[in-house]
Amino acid sequence: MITRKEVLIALAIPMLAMAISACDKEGGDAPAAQQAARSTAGVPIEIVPTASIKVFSAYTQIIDGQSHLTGKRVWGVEGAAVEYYIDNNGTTDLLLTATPPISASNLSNVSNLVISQPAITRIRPNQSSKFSVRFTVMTKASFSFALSFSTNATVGQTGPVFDFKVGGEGAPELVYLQETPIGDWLPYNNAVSPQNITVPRGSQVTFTNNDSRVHVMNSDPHPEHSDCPELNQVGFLNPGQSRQTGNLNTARRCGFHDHENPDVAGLRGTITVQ
Ligand SMILES: [Cu+2]
Repeated sequence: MITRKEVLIALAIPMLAMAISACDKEGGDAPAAQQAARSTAGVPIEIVPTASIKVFSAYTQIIDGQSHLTGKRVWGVEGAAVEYYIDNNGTTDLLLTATPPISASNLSNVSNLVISQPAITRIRPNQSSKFSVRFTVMTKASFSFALSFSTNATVGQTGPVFDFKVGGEGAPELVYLQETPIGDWLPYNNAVSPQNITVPRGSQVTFTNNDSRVHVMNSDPHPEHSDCPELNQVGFLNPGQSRQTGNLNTARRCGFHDHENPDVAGLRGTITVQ
């Protein structure tokens, strides 16, 4: 049986040896091994395991006690989901200790808020867990709500609860569709297409951005973009710009989204390759 203390000491010895060989270069005269043996005898060295929390939404890191500002967004009449990742950067398990793990409060201009709770509540070191929040913005105005979860993290979190406010400017999807009809910016073979199209194998699909702002078209899922890599050739489109996908040779259904607006239902669609 190897005890925890033995493991800690085994970890500590190489660190000490490194520190000591650095000393030797500065002119110490005892052999490093001899000094290491002397130093570990009776010197209490403990490496304390920590659970260290980091929370992200897409590429934005969320800081405990601060706000996650989503900017001006269109959330859709059916509601849109914001995904959060909880990463454990520590050396021991990170536990989500409340039941249910994530809770929301202080809803303002928001309705139908539903949290899909994380499947993993014991997050191993270097592992992450994910949850999403679906909600509807009621009127075209600013909205906010608070999210909180209790964890055992001692790094990345102040006190026993990680909490933050989510806020932004929202509008129901109807307003958005009036501003940018979907059919105007996704023509296929010079014919305006609906959001979902079917093409024969070997096709390329042309995306034309007829909007007045930039769109960044990528394969689902967000943010990995791994399902249909051929779609990622479209990418960043300035207003007025067109670009084709790669050859869609495999029969399958390829979802796409605007990477800058991954939660906007009107900017998502599918290409079915037959
Ligand atoms: Cu994306």
